[in-house]
Amino acid sequence: MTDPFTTMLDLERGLVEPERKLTERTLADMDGMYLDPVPSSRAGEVVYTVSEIPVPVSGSNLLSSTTVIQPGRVGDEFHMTKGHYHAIRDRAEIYVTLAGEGRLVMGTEDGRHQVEPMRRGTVNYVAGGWAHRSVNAGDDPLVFYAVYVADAGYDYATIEEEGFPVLVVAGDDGPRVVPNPRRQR
Ligand code: M6P
Ligand code: ZN
Repeated sequence: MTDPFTTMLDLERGLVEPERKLTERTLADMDGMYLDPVPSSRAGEVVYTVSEIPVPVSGSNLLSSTTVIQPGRVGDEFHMTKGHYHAIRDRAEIYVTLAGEGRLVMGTEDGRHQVEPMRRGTVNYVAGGWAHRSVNAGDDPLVFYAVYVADAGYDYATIEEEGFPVLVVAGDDGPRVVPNPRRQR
């Protein structure tokens, strides 16, 4: 059994106190996920950080984390998370956005996709079976809090190979959702 505990969440910056596990992803970690190659001069740039509130991994605990995606682009594509399916496919997840402006891109293995808005106050429900990637489509950091079944696990490989059916790119009138040319067969 797990004992109850409390964590402080900085609602502006998304940091958790006490800080337990912090993951930093740079553009080098993201190479191959954008349509354009990452310029070597930008390889060390931090795209996002994830602060996790760890709990024992089981189907009866809830893991949660805050993610902060810095604003920026690679080519026309906005900064984003890698995105993943859950290793246990049917595990669901909830995103609560605290700051910034973004899009939540989701896709299923049979090729369906859905894009939902993210801004302060949105609560996105990621149903089981849907891969999910968040995209910072604004000029400020995108900050959100995520809660998911602790045994969900990560499957990154499928997304690394195929990407999502759509990309979120900067257009003349703001962010646009366009088909992913790599997924056109
Ligand atoms: C959210 C949750 C985390 C995830 C993070 C970054 O906080 O979904 O589980 O790790 O976003 O996304 P990714 O793992 O795809 O890089
Ligand atoms: Zn997830």
